[in-house]
Amino acid sequence: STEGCRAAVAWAAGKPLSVEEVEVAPPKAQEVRVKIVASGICRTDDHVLGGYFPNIEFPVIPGHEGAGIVESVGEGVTSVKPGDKVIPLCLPQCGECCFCLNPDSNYCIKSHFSESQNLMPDKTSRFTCKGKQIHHFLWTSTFAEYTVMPEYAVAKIDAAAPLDKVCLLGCGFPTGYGAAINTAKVKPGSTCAVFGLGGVGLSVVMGCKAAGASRIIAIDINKDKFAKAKELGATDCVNPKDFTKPIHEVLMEMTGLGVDYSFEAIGHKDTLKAAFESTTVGWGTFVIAGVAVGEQSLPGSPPPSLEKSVPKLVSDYMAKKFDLDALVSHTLPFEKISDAFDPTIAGKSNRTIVVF
Ligand code: PAD
Ligand code: ZN
Repeated sequence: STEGCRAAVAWAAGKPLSVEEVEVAPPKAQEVRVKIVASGICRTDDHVLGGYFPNIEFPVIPGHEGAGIVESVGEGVTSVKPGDKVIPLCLPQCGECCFCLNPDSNYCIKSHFSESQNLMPDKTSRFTCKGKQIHHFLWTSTFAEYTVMPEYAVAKIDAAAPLDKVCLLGCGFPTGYGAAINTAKVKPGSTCAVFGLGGVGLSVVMGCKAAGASRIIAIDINKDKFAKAKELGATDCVNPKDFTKPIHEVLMEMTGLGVDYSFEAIGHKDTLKAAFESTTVGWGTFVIAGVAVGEQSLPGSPPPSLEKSVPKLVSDYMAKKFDLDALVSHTLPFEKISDAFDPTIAGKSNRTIVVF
C-alpha cells in the first residue's frame, strides 16, 4: 500500500528544500521500495537545487548518497528482500548493456546521460504531494523516508554495516577513491595533485595514499581544509590565494616536471585547466572527478567515475581498509535538512549526513 512519509521537496529551481508529507506508491514489477535511514549531502544536490543539473525537472526530491533497508519489493524482484540493507546506486547497473558488460567501465546505458531518471523507467512517478506528481532524482531520491527504485539500481550490502556512515559509499567516497584507484591507477612512489578538498577531493587523497603515492599535493582556496587533508595522507597543502602566479606554475616549481597524476574535484573550468596544466607532459594523467555544471561545464564532460562494486567497498570499510568516519564532520536530524547545505557552502563541512 501507499506509504505516507516525510520528504524534502525542491518545488522550483533556486528555492530551498521544504520538508513535506508525501505519498510513496508501492513498487511495481522489478522495483524496490526502500526505507532510507541516512543520506549524505553532496555538492551535486546543491547543483540540483540551483537548477544546474542537466535535464532536471521540478518539483523533485533530490538526494543520491543514501543507505537504507528494503521495505517491500515488486513482482519479479530476486536480488533483494524486505529487511535487506542496501545502498541506492546513482549510476545503475543493468548488467546487460555494452557498458555494463565491459570490465573497463561502470557507466550503464540506463543512466541519466542517455535517459532522464526524473521518472521511473515506465515514465511515471511513485511520489505525490498535495495532489501533485513529484519527480524522482537519479532514481535514488534519498531525501525521502521511503523511495522506490528499479531493482538494478539497488545494491545489497553487509547486514552489519552502519548506514549512517556507509551512505557515503553511494557517491562521494567511491567517486574520489575510485578516481585514484580505478581510473588513474596511481602507481606506488608517484606524485599526485588533488584540486578541491570537499568530500570528493578528500576521498581522492585517501585513494592516492592507499595506492602508495609518495607525494600528495592538496590544493584548496580554503586553508581550513588542510588539517583534514594532512590527516588523510596529503604531504603538501597549497592555497592558490597565497601566490600571485598561476597555481600550475607553482606546482611545476614544486615538482620540476609536473605531477604524475592530477585530479579535479571542484567542477570549475579554471581549475580543470590548471589541473591539466600541472600534469607532466611526458606521461601525466589528468582525471576529472568533479562534475562541472552550467556555465562551468566543458562540452562533452565525461561521466563520473563511480567505483563499480559498492558491496565490496562496504566489506572493505568493515575490514577497516579505509576510514570513512574521518570524512563525516556533521550529522543532523532529517528535520534540519533545509539547513544541511550550510556547512558545505560555508566551507566548514567535509561531509554532512542527515539521519531519519
Ligand atoms: P565541496 O563543495 O564539498 O568541495 C569543493 C572544494 O573545492 C571546497 O573545499 C572548496 O573550498 C574548493 N574550491 C572551490 N573553488 C576552488 C578553487 N578555485 N581552487 C581550489 N579549491 C577550490 O564539493 P564535493 O566534494 O561534494 O564535490 C566536488 C565536485 O564534485 C562538485 O562539483 C560535485 O558536483 C562533483 C561531484 N561529482 C561526482 C561525480 O560522480 N563525478 C560525484 C560527487 C560530486
Ligand atoms: Zn554526489
